[in-house]
Amino acid sequence: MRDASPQTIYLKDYAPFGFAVQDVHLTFDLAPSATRVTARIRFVPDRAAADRTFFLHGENLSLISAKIDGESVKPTLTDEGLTCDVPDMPFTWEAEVQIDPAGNTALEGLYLSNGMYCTQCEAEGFRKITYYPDRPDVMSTFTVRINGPHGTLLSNGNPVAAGDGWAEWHDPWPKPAYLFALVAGELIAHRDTFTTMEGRKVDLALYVRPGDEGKCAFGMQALKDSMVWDEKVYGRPYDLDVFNIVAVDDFNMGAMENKGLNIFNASAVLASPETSTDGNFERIEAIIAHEYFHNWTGNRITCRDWFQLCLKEGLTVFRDSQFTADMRSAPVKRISDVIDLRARQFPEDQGPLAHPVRPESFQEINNFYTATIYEKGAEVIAMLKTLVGDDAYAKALDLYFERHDGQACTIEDWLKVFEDATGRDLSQFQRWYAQAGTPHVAVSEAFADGTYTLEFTQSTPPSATTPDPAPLVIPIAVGLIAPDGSEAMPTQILELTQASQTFTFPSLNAKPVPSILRGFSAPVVLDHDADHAFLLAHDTDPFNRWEAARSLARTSLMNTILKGTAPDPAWINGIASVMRDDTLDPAYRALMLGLPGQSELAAEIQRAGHIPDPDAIWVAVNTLKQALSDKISDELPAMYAAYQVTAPYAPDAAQSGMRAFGNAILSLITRQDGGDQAQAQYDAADNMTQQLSALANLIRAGRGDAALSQFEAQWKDDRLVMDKWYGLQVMEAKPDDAADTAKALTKHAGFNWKNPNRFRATLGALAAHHAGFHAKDGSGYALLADWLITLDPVNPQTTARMCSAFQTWRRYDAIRQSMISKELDRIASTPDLSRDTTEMITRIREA
Ligand code: B3K
Ligand code: ZN
Repeated sequence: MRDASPQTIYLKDYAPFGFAVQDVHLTFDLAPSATRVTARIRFVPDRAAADRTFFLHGENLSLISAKIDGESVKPTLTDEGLTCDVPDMPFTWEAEVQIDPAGNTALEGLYLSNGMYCTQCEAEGFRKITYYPDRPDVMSTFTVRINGPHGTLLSNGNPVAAGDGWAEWHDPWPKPAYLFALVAGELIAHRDTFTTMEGRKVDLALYVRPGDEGKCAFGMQALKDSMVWDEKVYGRPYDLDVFNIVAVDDFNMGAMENKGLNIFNASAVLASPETSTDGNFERIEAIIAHEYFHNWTGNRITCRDWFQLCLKEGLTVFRDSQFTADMRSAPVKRISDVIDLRARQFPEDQGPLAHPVRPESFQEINNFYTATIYEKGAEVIAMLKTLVGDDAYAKALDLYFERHDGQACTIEDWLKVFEDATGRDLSQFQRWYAQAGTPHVAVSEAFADGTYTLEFTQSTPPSATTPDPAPLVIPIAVGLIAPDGSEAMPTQILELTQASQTFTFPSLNAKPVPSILRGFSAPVVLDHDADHAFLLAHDTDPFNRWEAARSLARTSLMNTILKGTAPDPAWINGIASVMRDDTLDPAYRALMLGLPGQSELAAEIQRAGHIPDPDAIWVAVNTLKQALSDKISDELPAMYAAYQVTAPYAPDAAQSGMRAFGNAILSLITRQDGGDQAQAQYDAADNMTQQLSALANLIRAGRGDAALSQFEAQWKDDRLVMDKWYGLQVMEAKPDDAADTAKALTKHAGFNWKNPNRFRATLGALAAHHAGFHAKDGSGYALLADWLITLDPVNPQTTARMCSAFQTWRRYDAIRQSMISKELDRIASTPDLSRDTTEMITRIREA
């Protein structure tokens, strides 16, 4: 329901709760529309607390009865919760409420998904289950009794007892309510075991719907790999007798790290070669690791308040990327992460939704599960590690776990651990948490008398939350390459702390070519006119070699778009040699072939002082790809043949890399043969990577109809595969057809728009189709707005998240801006618009 004046919550107003919670007993009597929840909670007044108001959060609850120490009480109820007079000594609070899981389409709290009960409590969903101090700094042990349907009945912690239609669970680890979970339904378990480094035998289970049993093995292996890795690399063993994962069809995000009972979007855990792409497998492995790693970074040590969200999310993303780098290829992972950062975090940091890694205010916390908190939060930790070094990082993390286990912490606690472990003053570094905006680093160079000089100037554009940014500590990894291509100086870390700073490198025989920001050592925009063609040929740093290719492509595209010049032969020739270089990992070569995103190019054009034209960007990108394809057309068939995997399918790095490169070549071949090879690949495909990639090429070549029908007939009963069918048609549509294609799909019988995966597959794909979404006639804007208005009353979280499609609106021409503005008005003036969506639209419009 719309809040008349949505309340803003400020970090500076933090005050501890006036009571400790000693233990929580919950009894659930499950029924689809009338579930009864009885809570028995032991509260102990905190005599040190300034405010001892007894306020319990509660939303959409029907209170049946409330008692204190067995005596009925009459609390004062509001839309947000209740207050009650309570004794000035420890007491037991008992309350019975009724809730409606079947009517809960927002998918927050306890809800039904295809007949299965499940929960999502982070950030503030527990208050939709019972009255409780629903804040992360209130931690308690939980005992849960479920009386429910036959089948599987799960909650957090260890199983205590069970019978026909009931089960009891106890979680001995004190936890905040956002980590509570319950699942009940007809499920099948895929089981395994793991013995921890402490000798604890853990029963592992992955629970799925009947029919999905064949899609569990990969996820289970990823879980065991994660458990081993966290022991080996961070010394963190698992701490319960069971670890359960459940796959759910209707879920607002990827997965949730509830203690001992992770709940996953089915798309983030179910995998089989026939139905999942290599990309799906890699994502699943990473998400399983991420949620598992939260057991220590998030659950054992949690956040004091939601402003500290990056404490657990930035760190856990950093840990899961280390894991993927170890399991697969480190350079490929780093490049993929930077592609993602530039595609999602940079636009956020450079637009009206910019906020610091630790925000200082919010209206709806669910709107802050952003790329800035997660991905920039992880980059900040990567920089910290670079600055202090690997050994000191390990020492600091040991101290963090030792000092703060069982606590709800802040960023100050986190940085203090590093200060104490290393003796380093991190007060300036802390600005990375406090300031919004992507810093720019400009470089100029000079060479005289054998001494080479690099001058760096940093500046961060002001934003609404950071009007006056101060200089940051920026670690810049630099190497120098001699004119003959040999390394004149291996990588060094330069520490920028001032607005402007100079570094000198003496005793050089000739002016070197600098390789700056190796490994993308800081999340900044680098302004440097480097010799990219030279670096593409000679850089020893795999990231910067890729970056050189990317920069050459970007410059070529910018010149085509702004000056009408032909594609740059330096890029074409450089990429052709990379493609031919069999010493390079095929996965890396596939990344080398990629071009900057079209939205990223739009940002670049705006930075250069022009107004981006999405159609011109689309044409330039296609022209450049065509030019490469034309140039090496004779070589393509043999190259393609050389990168076909003949061994049985495995989703490992080596095979995925072969397929990624093979499919990158296929898209160049399609530009020559109009889709013949793609059709052959489609017909022969025995795995989803090959099938989907062939289908994409066929659609692009304008001959996808038969394959699309075949695909639909083959996969109509597999909802996850059908999400791909919806998404791909929009992604591969020509710009003028994208909105019409999406609109037609929304009329398809299988378009269940209340399922977030299907909604995102279709409308999310439109929002991500730069030229299609920004089609001149405004059809993309109107269609998305229509659907956001439709979805908002049903699922505010998913609606609000997709509003960010409009965040870059000020980049475009006056006509597009006015069309978008009209749509934003239309959304904003919808009666009863959710708090989530209201906040997003207001922020997008105002800045
Ligand atoms: N912690 C959850 C995200 C919860 C999102 C709430 N809107 C998943 C994760 O980051 O691991
Ligand atoms: Zn997380």
